[in-house]
Amino acid sequence: MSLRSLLARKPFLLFIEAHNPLSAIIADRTKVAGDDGLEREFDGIWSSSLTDSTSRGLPDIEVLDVRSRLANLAEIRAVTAKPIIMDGDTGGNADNFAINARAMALTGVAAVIIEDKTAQKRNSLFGTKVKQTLAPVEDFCDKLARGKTALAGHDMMVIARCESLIAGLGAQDALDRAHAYVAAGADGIMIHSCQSSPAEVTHFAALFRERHPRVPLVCVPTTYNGSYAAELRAAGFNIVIYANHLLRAAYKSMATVASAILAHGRTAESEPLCISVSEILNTIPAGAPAAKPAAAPAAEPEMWSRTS
Ligand code: SPV
Ligand code: MG
Repeated sequence: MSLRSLLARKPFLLFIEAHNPLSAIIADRTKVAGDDGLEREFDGIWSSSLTDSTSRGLPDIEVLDVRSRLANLAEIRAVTAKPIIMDGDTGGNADNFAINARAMALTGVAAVIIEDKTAQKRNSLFGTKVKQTLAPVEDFCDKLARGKTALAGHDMMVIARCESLIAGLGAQDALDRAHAYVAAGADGIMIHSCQSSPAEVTHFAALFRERHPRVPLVCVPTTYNGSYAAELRAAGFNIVIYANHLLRAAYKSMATVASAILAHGRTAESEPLCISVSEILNTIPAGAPAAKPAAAPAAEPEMWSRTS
């Protein structure tokens, strides 16, 4: 099912980052029973430039090229049928984006999000501590339109990511840009912020919704991590992306175990911190089936429509 069809059936989706097939298996299989008796699971996978780069020992500056990232995504596709949203960084120049967008669609990417920064792109969570330069609106609109044209016949969505708030340019700049991007053909808007409060993204969402009640809106609550999914849904967002947590969790856990082994001179103390060998063997048994077809979306847990 395409992301567009999924959104039509279930207008609020949760995506979580995966940077390799094993983390994608965790993203795919994690299920939690809620108090309401309904099972919760993630709706899809975020392919993050930050975690893809970091897991390969590279900085998040678009040095990891699109073809390498797509090779990684092809491996991830083999273990999950959940939709994948690819972080397309700036998309490169418009010519490159038009070519790469088709390659993404052919790899099975459900949506790409490209951001309106210019090279050299720095990670948004630096905020204004580093120079964040935004592309001229017309250039970015051209890139979006070129990508959409190249994708004729494919169902992959192109979502425009607005970095005005990251660059300290304020809500009006974000709004002007978002309206222009929708007019240029963007299938959705991601608004990013590195504040610890959700106030600036919820303010943006309210203003954006006045003109575009239905265009999918995406947010990434890494820094405003006190916000519940239900609150972001109530603010008008359709997709929430948990953008880097599986990599950060894995790094912390690996570092803890590595230190414990050195400190104790043996591994017994580390065992409780590790999944057992038999569990690992059973996670990926010989002859394991490839990704199962995506099931129809689960009923929405009530918690995602409640705000308190
Ligand atoms: C990523 O996950 O690579 C993103 C989101 O682009 S952020 O790191 O917040 O910029
Ligand atoms: Mg990124």
